[in-house]
Amino acid sequence: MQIQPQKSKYQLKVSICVSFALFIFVVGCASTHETTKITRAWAVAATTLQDFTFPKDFLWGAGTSSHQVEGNNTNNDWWQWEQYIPLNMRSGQACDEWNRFEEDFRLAQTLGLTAYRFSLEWSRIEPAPGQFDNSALTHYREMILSLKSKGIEPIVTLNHFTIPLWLVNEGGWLSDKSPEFFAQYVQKATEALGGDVHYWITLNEPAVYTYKSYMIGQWPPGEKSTKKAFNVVKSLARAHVLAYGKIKEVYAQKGWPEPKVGIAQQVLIFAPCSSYSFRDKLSAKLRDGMINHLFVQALIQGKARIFGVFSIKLPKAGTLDFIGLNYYTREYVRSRGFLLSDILGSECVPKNPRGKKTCLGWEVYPQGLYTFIKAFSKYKLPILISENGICTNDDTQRSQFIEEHLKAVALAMKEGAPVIGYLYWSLIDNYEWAEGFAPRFGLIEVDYTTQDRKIRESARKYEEIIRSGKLIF
Ligand code: GCO
Repeated sequence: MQIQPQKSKYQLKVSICVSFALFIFVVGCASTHETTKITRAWAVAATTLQDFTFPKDFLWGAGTSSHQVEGNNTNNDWWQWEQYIPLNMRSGQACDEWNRFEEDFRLAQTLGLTAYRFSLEWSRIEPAPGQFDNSALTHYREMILSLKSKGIEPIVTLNHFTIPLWLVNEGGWLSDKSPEFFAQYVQKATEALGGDVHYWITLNEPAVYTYKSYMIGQWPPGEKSTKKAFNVVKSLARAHVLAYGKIKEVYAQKGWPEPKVGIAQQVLIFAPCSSYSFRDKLSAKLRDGMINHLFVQALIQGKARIFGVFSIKLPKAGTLDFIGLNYYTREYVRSRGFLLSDILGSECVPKNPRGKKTCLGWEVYPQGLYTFIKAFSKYKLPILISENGICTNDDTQRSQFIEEHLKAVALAMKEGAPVIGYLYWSLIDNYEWAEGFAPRFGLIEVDYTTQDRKIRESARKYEEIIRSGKLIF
Protein backbone atom coordinates (compact mmCIF):
# COMPACT_ATOMS: atom_id res chain seq x y z
CA MET A 1 0.00 0.00 0.00
CA GLN A 2 1.32 3.37 -0.94
CA ILE A 3 1.02 6.12 1.62
CA GLN A 4 0.05 9.51 0.23
CA PRO A 5 2.53 12.16 1.33
CA GLN A 6 0.83 14.61 3.74
CA LYS A 7 0.54 18.13 2.35
CA SER A 8 2.00 20.78 4.60
CA LYS A 9 -0.43 23.39 5.97
CA TYR A 10 1.28 25.97 3.79
CA GLN A 11 0.81 23.89 0.62
CA LEU A 12 -2.84 23.32 1.53
CA LYS A 13 -3.49 27.05 1.98
CA VAL A 14 -1.78 27.81 -1.31
CA SER A 15 -3.79 25.21 -3.20
CA ILE A 16 -7.11 26.44 -1.68
CA CYS A 17 -6.24 30.01 -2.70
CA VAL A 18 -5.23 28.95 -6.20
CA SER A 19 -8.46 26.94 -6.70
CA PHE A 20 -10.57 29.81 -5.39
CA ALA A 21 -8.82 32.30 -7.69
CA LEU A 22 -9.29 29.94 -10.61
CA PHE A 23 -12.98 29.52 -9.78
CA ILE A 24 -13.46 33.30 -9.63
CA PHE A 25 -11.58 33.65 -12.90
CA VAL A 26 -13.76 31.06 -14.67
CA VAL A 27 -16.97 32.65 -13.31
CA GLY A 28 -15.74 36.04 -14.46
CA CYS A 29 -14.85 34.89 -17.95
CA ALA A 30 -18.12 32.97 -18.35
CA SER A 31 -20.25 35.96 -17.40
CA THR A 32 -18.31 38.30 -19.73
CA HIS A 33 -18.83 35.79 -22.53
CA GLU A 34 -22.60 35.57 -21.80
CA THR A 35 -22.98 39.37 -21.82
CA THR A 36 -21.20 39.66 -25.16
CA LYS A 37 -23.45 36.97 -26.66
CA ILE A 38 -26.63 38.77 -25.51
CA THR A 39 -25.43 42.16 -26.75
CA ARG A 40 -24.73 40.67 -30.20
CA ALA A 41 -28.10 38.87 -30.44
CA TRP A 42 -29.90 42.05 -29.32
CA ALA A 43 -28.14 44.27 -31.86
CA VAL A 44 -29.35 42.21 -34.81
CA ALA A 45 -32.81 41.39 -33.42
CA ALA A 46 -34.72 43.48 -35.99
CA THR A 47 -33.19 41.44 -38.83
CA THR A 48 -33.37 38.11 -37.00
CA LEU A 49 -37.07 38.59 -36.24
CA GLN A 50 -38.19 39.85 -39.67
CA ASP A 51 -39.98 36.61 -40.46
CA PHE A 52 -40.85 35.59 -36.89
CA THR A 53 -44.50 34.92 -36.03
CA PHE A 54 -45.69 33.80 -32.60
CA PRO A 55 -47.37 30.37 -32.70
CA LYS A 56 -51.17 30.28 -33.10
CA ASP A 57 -51.71 28.66 -29.69
CA PHE A 58 -49.43 31.12 -27.84
CA LEU A 59 -51.10 32.27 -24.60
CA TRP A 60 -51.49 36.05 -24.79
CA GLY A 61 -52.61 37.34 -21.46
CA ALA A 62 -52.43 39.53 -18.40
CA GLY A 63 -52.55 38.84 -14.67
CA THR A 64 -53.83 40.03 -11.31
CA SER A 65 -54.06 38.58 -7.81
CA SER A 66 -56.97 38.34 -5.40
CA HIS A 67 -55.88 40.72 -2.66
CA GLN A 68 -54.64 43.29 -5.14
CA VAL A 69 -57.93 43.62 -7.02
CA GLU A 70 -60.92 41.94 -5.32
CA GLY A 71 -61.47 44.33 -2.42
CA ASN A 72 -62.60 43.68 1.15
CA ASN A 73 -60.48 40.63 1.79
CA THR A 74 -60.94 41.13 5.50
CA ASN A 75 -60.03 37.64 6.62
CA ASN A 76 -56.35 37.44 5.62
CA ASP A 77 -52.95 38.44 7.03
CA TRP A 78 -52.55 41.43 4.74
CA TRP A 79 -55.82 43.00 5.83
CA GLN A 80 -54.75 42.63 9.44
CA TRP A 81 -51.33 44.14 8.63
CA GLU A 82 -52.95 47.08 6.83
CA GLN A 83 -54.73 48.13 10.01
CA TYR A 84 -51.37 49.42 11.24
CA ILE A 85 -50.41 51.40 8.14
CA PRO A 86 -51.75 54.80 6.96
CA LEU A 87 -55.36 54.79 5.82
CA ASN A 88 -54.56 55.65 2.21
CA MET A 89 -52.18 52.68 1.97
CA ARG A 90 -54.85 50.10 2.83
CA SER A 91 -56.37 47.86 0.18
CA GLY A 92 -60.00 48.65 1.11
CA GLN A 93 -62.31 47.92 -1.79
CA ALA A 94 -59.26 47.78 -4.16
CA CYS A 95 -60.66 47.52 -7.73
CA ASP A 96 -63.91 45.95 -6.56
CA GLU A 97 -63.08 43.09 -8.92
CA TRP A 98 -65.16 40.69 -6.83
CA ASN A 99 -68.22 42.48 -8.20
CA ARG A 100 -66.85 43.73 -11.51
CA PHE A 101 -65.06 40.75 -13.00
CA GLU A 102 -67.56 40.42 -15.84
CA GLU A 103 -66.87 43.96 -17.05
CA ASP A 104 -63.10 43.43 -16.84
CA PHE A 105 -63.19 40.11 -18.65
CA ARG A 106 -65.21 41.76 -21.43
CA LEU A 107 -62.48 44.39 -21.76
CA ALA A 108 -59.84 41.65 -21.83
CA GLN A 109 -61.76 39.99 -24.63
CA THR A 110 -61.94 43.28 -26.56
CA LEU A 111 -58.16 43.41 -26.38
CA GLY A 112 -57.85 39.97 -27.92
CA LEU A 113 -56.38 38.35 -24.79
CA THR A 114 -56.44 34.55 -24.85
CA ALA A 115 -55.31 33.95 -21.26
CA TYR A 116 -55.91 35.49 -17.86
CA ARG A 117 -54.01 34.75 -14.67
CA PHE A 118 -55.75 35.41 -11.37
CA SER A 119 -55.55 33.98 -7.88
CA LEU A 120 -57.99 32.31 -5.53
CA GLU A 121 -58.25 33.91 -2.12
CA TRP A 122 -57.62 31.09 0.34
CA SER A 123 -59.24 33.04 3.20
CA ARG A 124 -62.51 33.30 1.26
CA ILE A 125 -62.58 29.62 0.30
CA GLU A 126 -61.57 28.31 3.74
CA PRO A 127 -62.60 31.01 6.23
CA ALA A 128 -62.00 28.68 9.19
CA PRO A 129 -59.84 25.55 9.41
CA GLY A 130 -61.50 22.72 7.53
CA GLN A 131 -64.62 24.78 6.75
CA PHE A 132 -65.12 25.53 3.10
CA ASP A 133 -67.38 28.23 1.77
CA ASN A 134 -69.36 26.96 -1.19
CA SER A 135 -70.52 30.40 -2.20
CA ALA A 136 -66.89 31.53 -2.65
CA LEU A 137 -66.15 28.43 -4.74
CA THR A 138 -69.27 29.08 -6.82
CA HIS A 139 -68.12 32.64 -7.37
CA TYR A 140 -64.70 31.51 -8.66
CA ARG A 141 -66.44 28.95 -10.83
CA GLU A 142 -68.53 31.73 -12.39
CA MET A 143 -65.34 33.68 -13.08
CA ILE A 144 -63.74 30.68 -14.78
CA LEU A 145 -66.83 29.99 -16.88
CA SER A 146 -67.08 33.66 -17.85
CA LEU A 147 -63.47 33.58 -19.07
CA LYS A 148 -63.99 30.38 -21.01
CA SER A 149 -67.12 31.69 -22.69
CA LYS A 150 -64.97 34.55 -24.00
CA GLY A 151 -62.27 32.27 -25.36
CA ILE A 152 -59.87 33.19 -22.52
CA GLU A 153 -57.83 30.44 -20.84
CA PRO A 154 -57.93 30.73 -17.03
CA ILE A 155 -54.52 30.36 -15.36
CA VAL A 156 -55.23 29.94 -11.68
CA THR A 157 -52.81 30.80 -8.87
CA LEU A 158 -53.57 29.01 -5.62
CA ASN A 159 -51.56 31.25 -3.33
CA HIS A 160 -50.49 34.78 -4.16
CA PHE A 161 -48.89 35.83 -0.84
CA THR A 162 -51.97 36.14 1.42
CA ILE A 163 -52.96 33.52 3.99
CA PRO A 164 -56.13 33.15 6.11
CA LEU A 165 -56.09 34.59 9.62
CA TRP A 166 -56.70 31.16 11.17
CA LEU A 167 -53.43 29.99 9.59
CA VAL A 168 -51.66 33.05 11.01
CA ASN A 169 -52.81 31.86 14.43
CA GLU A 170 -51.33 28.43 13.71
CA GLY A 171 -47.95 30.04 12.96
CA GLY A 172 -48.39 30.66 9.22
CA TRP A 173 -45.82 28.99 6.96
CA LEU A 174 -43.63 28.37 10.01
CA SER A 175 -46.07 25.76 11.20
CA ASP A 176 -45.04 22.19 10.36
CA LYS A 177 -48.65 21.56 9.45
CA SER A 178 -48.85 24.39 6.88
CA PRO A 179 -48.03 22.20 3.82
CA GLU A 180 -50.84 19.80 4.78
CA PHE A 181 -53.25 22.70 5.37
CA PHE A 182 -52.38 24.04 1.95
CA ALA A 183 -52.83 20.64 0.31
CA GLN A 184 -56.26 20.24 1.88
CA TYR A 185 -57.39 23.63 0.56
CA VAL A 186 -55.94 22.83 -2.87
CA GLN A 187 -57.82 19.55 -2.97
CA LYS A 188 -61.15 21.32 -2.30
CA ALA A 189 -60.44 24.04 -4.85
CA THR A 190 -59.44 21.48 -7.47
CA GLU A 191 -62.52 19.34 -6.90
CA ALA A 192 -64.77 22.37 -7.26
CA LEU A 193 -63.03 24.13 -10.15
CA GLY A 194 -60.71 21.65 -11.77
CA GLY A 195 -62.87 20.50 -14.67
CA ASP A 196 -62.44 23.86 -16.37
CA VAL A 197 -58.86 24.69 -15.46
CA HIS A 198 -55.87 23.42 -17.38
CA TYR A 199 -53.09 25.59 -15.86
CA TRP A 200 -52.44 25.84 -12.13
CA ILE A 201 -49.79 27.93 -10.40
CA THR A 202 -49.42 26.70 -6.83
CA LEU A 203 -47.27 29.50 -5.38
CA ASN A 204 -46.35 32.99 -6.46
CA GLU A 205 -42.73 34.08 -5.98
CA PRO A 206 -41.74 31.98 -2.95
CA ALA A 207 -38.35 33.71 -2.72
CA VAL A 208 -39.80 37.24 -2.75
CA TYR A 209 -42.43 36.28 -0.20
CA THR A 210 -39.84 34.78 2.12
CA TYR A 211 -37.47 37.71 1.74
CA LYS A 212 -40.06 40.45 2.33
CA SER A 213 -42.06 38.68 5.03
CA TYR A 214 -39.34 36.83 6.97
CA MET A 215 -36.01 38.54 6.25
CA ILE A 216 -36.62 42.26 5.97
CA GLY A 217 -39.99 42.36 7.75
CA GLN A 218 -41.61 44.64 5.15
CA TRP A 219 -44.64 42.38 4.70
CA PRO A 220 -46.68 40.39 7.22
CA PRO A 221 -45.75 38.83 9.62
CA GLY A 222 -42.86 41.33 9.67
CA GLU A 223 -40.15 38.86 10.76
CA LYS A 224 -36.41 39.44 10.38
CA SER A 225 -34.81 36.05 10.81
CA THR A 226 -32.70 34.10 8.34
CA LYS A 227 -33.38 30.90 10.25
CA LYS A 228 -37.15 31.36 10.02
CA ALA A 229 -36.83 32.36 6.38
CA PHE A 230 -35.13 29.06 5.51
CA ASN A 231 -37.84 27.15 7.40
CA VAL A 232 -40.51 28.98 5.43
CA VAL A 233 -38.77 28.05 2.16
CA LYS A 234 -38.93 24.42 3.26
CA SER A 235 -42.65 24.64 4.07
CA LEU A 236 -43.39 26.31 0.76
CA ALA A 237 -41.48 23.69 -1.21
CA ARG A 238 -43.26 20.88 0.63
CA ALA A 239 -46.60 22.64 0.18
CA HIS A 240 -46.00 22.77 -3.56
CA VAL A 241 -45.11 19.08 -3.75
CA LEU A 242 -48.21 18.03 -1.79
CA ALA A 243 -50.46 20.35 -3.80
CA TYR A 244 -49.03 19.02 -7.05
CA GLY A 245 -49.88 15.48 -5.96
CA LYS A 246 -53.41 16.44 -4.88
CA ILE A 247 -54.20 18.22 -8.16
CA LYS A 248 -53.02 15.26 -10.20
CA GLU A 249 -54.92 12.83 -7.98
CA VAL A 250 -58.23 14.72 -8.26
CA TYR A 251 -57.96 14.98 -12.05
CA ALA A 252 -57.20 11.29 -12.36
CA GLN A 253 -60.14 10.32 -10.12
CA LYS A 254 -62.54 12.52 -12.05
CA GLY A 255 -61.23 11.41 -15.42
CA TRP A 256 -60.38 15.00 -16.45
CA PRO A 257 -57.55 15.59 -18.95
CA GLU A 258 -54.24 15.94 -17.10
CA PRO A 259 -53.55 19.58 -16.12
CA LYS A 260 -50.26 21.50 -16.12
CA VAL A 261 -49.01 22.55 -12.70
CA GLY A 262 -46.18 25.02 -12.07
CA ILE A 263 -45.03 27.91 -9.91
CA ALA A 264 -44.38 31.57 -10.67
CA GLN A 265 -40.70 32.13 -9.97
CA GLN A 266 -39.50 35.72 -9.73
CA VAL A 267 -36.23 36.27 -11.57
CA LEU A 268 -33.95 39.26 -11.13
CA ILE A 269 -30.81 39.91 -13.14
CA PHE A 270 -27.89 40.36 -10.76
CA ALA A 271 -25.06 42.29 -12.38
CA PRO A 272 -21.63 43.00 -10.87
CA CYS A 273 -21.20 46.56 -9.66
CA SER A 274 -17.84 46.75 -11.37
CA SER A 275 -17.47 44.77 -14.57
CA TYR A 276 -13.73 44.48 -13.79
CA SER A 277 -14.23 42.90 -10.39
CA PHE A 278 -14.19 39.11 -10.38
CA ARG A 279 -15.41 39.18 -6.78
CA ASP A 280 -18.50 41.24 -7.71
CA LYS A 281 -19.10 38.82 -10.56
CA LEU A 282 -18.99 35.94 -8.11
CA SER A 283 -21.52 37.70 -5.84
CA ALA A 284 -23.85 38.19 -8.78
CA LYS A 285 -23.48 34.54 -9.78
CA LEU A 286 -24.17 33.28 -6.25
CA ARG A 287 -27.26 35.46 -5.87
CA ASP A 288 -28.50 34.23 -9.21
CA GLY A 289 -28.16 30.63 -8.03
CA MET A 290 -29.77 31.13 -4.63
CA ILE A 291 -32.54 33.55 -5.48
CA ASN A 292 -33.45 32.71 -9.08
CA HIS A 293 -32.76 28.99 -9.41
CA LEU A 294 -32.68 27.24 -6.02
CA PHE A 295 -36.42 26.75 -5.53
CA VAL A 296 -37.03 25.54 -9.08
CA GLN A 297 -34.07 23.16 -8.85
CA ALA A 298 -35.35 21.79 -5.55
CA LEU A 299 -38.71 20.97 -7.13
CA ILE A 300 -37.13 19.40 -10.18
CA GLN A 301 -34.54 17.35 -8.31
CA GLY A 302 -36.53 16.74 -5.14
CA LYS A 303 -33.72 18.19 -3.05
CA ALA A 304 -31.44 21.18 -2.73
CA ARG A 305 -28.44 22.13 -0.65
CA ILE A 306 -26.35 25.18 0.11
CA PHE A 307 -23.32 23.81 1.82
CA GLY A 308 -23.39 24.46 5.58
CA VAL A 309 -26.43 26.74 5.32
CA PHE A 310 -29.48 24.98 4.03
CA SER A 311 -30.60 21.62 2.82
CA ILE A 312 -33.97 20.20 1.89
CA LYS A 313 -35.21 16.80 0.82
CA LEU A 314 -38.69 16.66 -0.67
CA PRO A 315 -41.10 13.70 -0.76
CA LYS A 316 -41.03 13.69 -4.57
CA ALA A 317 -38.93 15.04 -7.46
CA GLY A 318 -40.15 16.29 -10.83
CA THR A 319 -43.17 18.26 -9.61
CA LEU A 320 -43.12 20.99 -12.23
CA ASP A 321 -44.91 20.71 -15.57
CA PHE A 322 -43.93 24.23 -16.57
CA ILE A 323 -41.95 27.11 -15.13
CA GLY A 324 -43.59 30.49 -14.71
CA LEU A 325 -41.13 33.38 -14.83
CA ASN A 326 -41.95 36.77 -13.30
CA TYR A 327 -39.41 39.19 -14.72
CA TYR A 328 -39.09 42.92 -14.10
CA THR A 329 -35.58 44.31 -13.76
CA ARG A 330 -31.83 44.20 -13.12
CA GLU A 331 -30.02 44.93 -9.87
CA TYR A 332 -26.32 45.55 -9.20
CA VAL A 333 -24.30 43.88 -6.45
CA ARG A 334 -20.95 44.43 -4.79
CA SER A 335 -19.05 41.78 -2.88
CA ARG A 336 -18.26 42.57 0.76
CA GLY A 337 -15.83 39.84 1.71
CA PHE A 338 -15.37 36.10 1.93
CA LEU A 339 -18.04 34.79 4.32
CA LEU A 340 -21.19 33.51 2.57
CA SER A 341 -23.25 36.57 3.57
CA ASP A 342 -20.42 38.83 2.42
CA ILE A 343 -19.89 37.03 -0.87
CA LEU A 344 -23.62 37.46 -1.51
CA GLY A 345 -22.77 41.15 -1.31
CA SER A 346 -25.02 44.16 -1.16
CA GLU A 347 -26.84 46.33 -3.66
CA CYS A 348 -24.89 49.16 -5.21
CA VAL A 349 -25.16 51.93 -7.77
CA PRO A 350 -22.86 51.17 -10.70
CA LYS A 351 -20.84 53.79 -12.57
CA ASN A 352 -21.85 52.55 -16.01
CA PRO A 353 -25.03 53.97 -17.60
CA ARG A 354 -28.30 52.17 -16.96
CA GLY A 355 -31.61 51.95 -18.76
CA LYS A 356 -34.66 54.12 -18.06
CA LYS A 357 -36.41 53.69 -14.70
CA THR A 358 -39.99 52.76 -13.85
CA CYS A 359 -42.13 54.64 -11.30
CA LEU A 360 -40.69 52.38 -8.58
CA GLY A 361 -37.12 53.16 -9.68
CA TRP A 362 -36.60 49.74 -11.31
CA GLU A 363 -34.31 49.76 -14.34
CA VAL A 364 -35.93 48.76 -17.64
CA TYR A 365 -33.69 46.00 -19.01
CA PRO A 366 -35.49 43.82 -21.58
CA GLN A 367 -32.35 41.86 -22.46
CA GLY A 368 -32.70 40.27 -19.02
CA LEU A 369 -35.84 38.46 -20.09
CA TYR A 370 -33.98 36.93 -23.02
CA THR A 371 -31.17 35.90 -20.65
CA PHE A 372 -33.59 34.15 -18.30
CA ILE A 373 -35.56 32.36 -20.98
CA LYS A 374 -32.28 31.01 -22.35
CA ALA A 375 -31.01 30.10 -18.89
CA PHE A 376 -34.22 28.35 -17.79
CA SER A 377 -34.42 26.44 -21.08
CA LYS A 378 -31.81 24.12 -19.59
CA TYR A 379 -34.53 22.59 -17.36
CA LYS A 380 -36.26 21.29 -20.52
CA LEU A 381 -39.72 22.37 -19.34
CA PRO A 382 -42.23 24.69 -21.02
CA ILE A 383 -41.77 28.31 -19.90
CA LEU A 384 -44.62 30.71 -19.25
CA ILE A 385 -43.82 34.40 -18.77
CA SER A 386 -46.21 34.62 -15.85
CA GLU A 387 -45.51 38.30 -15.07
CA ASN A 388 -43.75 41.12 -16.86
CA GLY A 389 -44.83 44.72 -16.61
CA ILE A 390 -44.11 48.32 -15.75
CA CYS A 391 -45.55 50.94 -13.45
CA THR A 392 -45.47 54.30 -15.13
CA ASN A 393 -47.55 57.40 -15.66
CA ASP A 394 -46.17 57.66 -19.20
CA ASP A 395 -48.19 55.22 -21.27
CA THR A 396 -45.80 55.49 -24.25
CA GLN A 397 -43.15 54.04 -21.97
CA ARG A 398 -45.49 51.11 -21.28
CA SER A 399 -45.96 50.46 -25.03
CA GLN A 400 -42.19 50.45 -25.54
CA PHE A 401 -41.72 48.21 -22.53
CA ILE A 402 -44.14 45.62 -23.92
CA GLU A 403 -42.62 45.71 -27.40
CA GLU A 404 -39.05 45.40 -26.14
CA HIS A 405 -39.85 42.54 -23.79
CA LEU A 406 -41.77 40.69 -26.46
CA LYS A 407 -38.71 41.15 -28.66
CA ALA A 408 -36.74 39.32 -25.96
CA VAL A 409 -39.32 36.52 -25.91
CA ALA A 410 -39.38 36.22 -29.71
CA LEU A 411 -35.60 36.19 -29.95
CA ALA A 412 -35.31 33.35 -27.46
CA MET A 413 -38.14 31.43 -29.16
CA LYS A 414 -36.49 31.86 -32.53
CA GLU A 415 -33.48 30.14 -30.99
CA GLY A 416 -35.69 27.27 -29.86
CA ALA A 417 -36.79 28.24 -26.33
CA PRO A 418 -40.06 26.51 -25.31
CA VAL A 419 -42.12 29.59 -24.34
CA ILE A 420 -45.87 28.91 -24.22
CA GLY A 421 -47.20 32.35 -23.33
CA TYR A 422 -46.70 35.91 -22.11
CA LEU A 423 -48.81 37.47 -19.34
CA TYR A 424 -48.46 41.20 -18.92
CA TRP A 425 -48.66 42.43 -15.32
CA SER A 426 -51.29 43.62 -14.92
CA LEU A 427 -54.70 43.70 -16.57
CA ILE A 428 -55.93 46.60 -14.44
CA ASP A 429 -54.22 49.09 -12.11
CA ASN A 430 -54.27 47.61 -8.62
CA TYR A 431 -53.05 47.55 -5.03
CA GLU A 432 -49.26 47.27 -5.08
CA TRP A 433 -48.79 45.89 -1.55
CA ALA A 434 -46.60 48.11 0.64
CA GLU A 435 -46.54 50.73 -2.15
CA GLY A 436 -50.32 51.26 -2.06
CA PHE A 437 -52.28 52.36 -5.13
CA ALA A 438 -49.83 54.91 -6.58
CA PRO A 439 -47.92 52.60 -8.98
CA ARG A 440 -49.93 52.17 -12.18
CA PHE A 441 -49.18 48.83 -13.85
CA GLY A 442 -52.46 48.30 -15.74
CA LEU A 443 -53.29 47.84 -19.39
CA ILE A 444 -56.55 49.30 -18.14
CA GLU A 445 -56.67 52.42 -16.01
CA VAL A 446 -58.79 52.36 -12.86
CA ASP A 447 -60.29 55.48 -11.34
CA TYR A 448 -60.39 54.46 -7.68
CA THR A 449 -63.10 56.94 -6.70
CA THR A 450 -65.63 55.91 -9.34
CA GLN A 451 -64.20 52.46 -10.21
CA ASP A 452 -64.43 53.47 -13.87
CA ARG A 453 -62.18 51.56 -16.27
CA LYS A 454 -60.42 53.02 -19.30
CA ILE A 455 -58.38 51.06 -21.84
CA ARG A 456 -54.92 52.57 -22.25
CA GLU A 457 -53.23 53.18 -25.64
CA SER A 458 -50.49 50.71 -24.66
CA ALA A 459 -53.16 48.01 -24.39
CA ARG A 460 -54.14 48.79 -27.97
CA LYS A 461 -50.50 48.38 -29.03
CA TYR A 462 -50.41 45.03 -27.23
CA GLU A 463 -53.64 44.10 -29.02
CA GLU A 464 -52.03 44.87 -32.41
CA ILE A 465 -49.19 42.48 -31.64
CA ILE A 466 -51.60 39.82 -30.39
CA ARG A 467 -53.80 40.02 -33.47
CA SER A 468 -50.94 39.99 -35.98
CA GLY A 469 -48.70 37.60 -34.01
CA LYS A 470 -45.82 39.76 -35.16
CA LEU A 471 -43.59 42.49 -33.78
CA ILE A 472 -43.44 45.70 -35.75
CA PHE A 473 -39.96 47.23 -36.14
C1 GCO B 1 -44.99 40.59 -6.86
C2 GCO B 1 -46.26 40.08 -7.44
C3 GCO B 1 -47.20 41.07 -7.93
C4 GCO B 1 -46.72 42.50 -8.05
C5 GCO B 1 -45.92 42.74 -9.30
C6 GCO B 1 -45.43 44.17 -9.46
O1 GCO B 1 -43.96 40.42 -7.43
O2 GCO B 1 -45.00 41.22 -5.82
O3 GCO B 1 -46.29 38.87 -8.06
O4 GCO B 1 -48.15 40.91 -6.95
O5 GCO B 1 -47.78 43.37 -8.04
O6 GCO B 1 -44.81 41.92 -9.33
O7 GCO B 1 -44.57 44.49 -8.43
